Amino acid sequence: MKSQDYMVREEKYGAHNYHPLPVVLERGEGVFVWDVDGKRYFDFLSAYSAVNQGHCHPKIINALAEQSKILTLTSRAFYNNVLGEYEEYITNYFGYEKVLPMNTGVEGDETAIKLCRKWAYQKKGIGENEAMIIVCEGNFHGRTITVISMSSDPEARNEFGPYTPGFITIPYNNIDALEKELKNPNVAGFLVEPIQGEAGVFVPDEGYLKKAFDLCKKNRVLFIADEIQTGIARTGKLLACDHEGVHPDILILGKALSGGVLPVSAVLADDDIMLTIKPGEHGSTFGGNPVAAKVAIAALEVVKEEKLAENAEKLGEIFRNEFRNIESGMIKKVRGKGLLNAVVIAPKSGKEAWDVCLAMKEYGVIAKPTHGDIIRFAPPLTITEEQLRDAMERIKKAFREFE
Ligand code: IF1
Repeated sequence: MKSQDYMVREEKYGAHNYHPLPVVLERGEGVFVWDVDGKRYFDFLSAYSAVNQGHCHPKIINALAEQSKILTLTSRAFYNNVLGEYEEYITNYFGYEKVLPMNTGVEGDETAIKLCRKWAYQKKGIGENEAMIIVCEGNFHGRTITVISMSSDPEARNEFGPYTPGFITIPYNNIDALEKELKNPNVAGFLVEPIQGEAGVFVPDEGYLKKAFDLCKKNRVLFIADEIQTGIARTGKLLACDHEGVHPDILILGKALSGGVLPVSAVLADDDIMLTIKPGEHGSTFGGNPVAAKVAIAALEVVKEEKLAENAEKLGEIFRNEFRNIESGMIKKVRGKGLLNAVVIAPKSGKEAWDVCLAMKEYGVIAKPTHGDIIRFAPPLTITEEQLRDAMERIKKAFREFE
């Protein structure tokens, strides 16, 4: 079968909820993926920052394989010998008293919302069903009904109503707007992405996160950081909040928590918040399963052993500097932190971001536009300087196609 055959088959039998770049991948290793015709590409999306450790990292795959032969799932109806090891490891790793293990990222956000509301009623004394959570315009926290109820993106929320109440939307990166809403005594939490990924890698002003955290503290509101995309070393620190020394009251992790091997998410908090949920009040069939536990330990060990945050910091600087030196009328803006970067594309002669991605594909680099005119560039954090420069040369050639 050729690439086209695979695409036609998916078109016929699969829901049309995505519009993928026309490339059919069949193998991944490190920073590279290969298509069904054997062509190699630099992966500059990393499955939306889920394969920070590189595709099919041997240590993570080994953890998956070994545990899968022994015990894959017990459910939480019983204890198992692996979950506690993972819980101790990850809580020490990020500095929290407890973790609530889930699967997908959006389940992490839903869990954080439920924890925040429980805390509001049991600890802050907000009236039942009155708790409000502040979110930002341009947010992306997942695709469940409650989470899209927080969204301001018509594409994510239109025709999915009725929506879940209890959210206040403010502009991102606007401290005055936050301060104003925090005066509402029914506000229980502020849920924010340290960098807005889907919106197009919006990096807030220096100090925004710290000021927001301090204001939440002052108003007894929980600071909830969604680090599903920005966490696990992606922005050049273990967490994006670490750039400002902010320790979120509730931390949400996902994606690269498993190195892209299977869905693993986690919500971390201290006892005062975490123990507001009692036995039987929340959970999931696969949450904290032994395979996920072993995989997540391995994925987190790789981050430290291979100094992925340091590498992301160093190579991110090189990436942005190199990109800013590309002579092209289509490059409007380059922004990002660590190896989470985005380029805003100005249309030229009817060509736009999508066409640039098609051209880059021909030169062996795959990435995908978000919101039409922005291309996100997020290679695995294991990329070497030599590989990065090789990929940059290919990207430059692609842009030259439009001059
Ligand atoms: C898609 C991008 C979108 C996330 C943050 C929670 C979740 C995500 C900050 C939910 C998921 C994925 C979902 C995927 C495309 C990708 C994405 F920003 F990464 F590019 F959509 F905005 N918080 N992001 O980024 O995690 O439930 O998916 O495990 O839905 O198209 P999930």
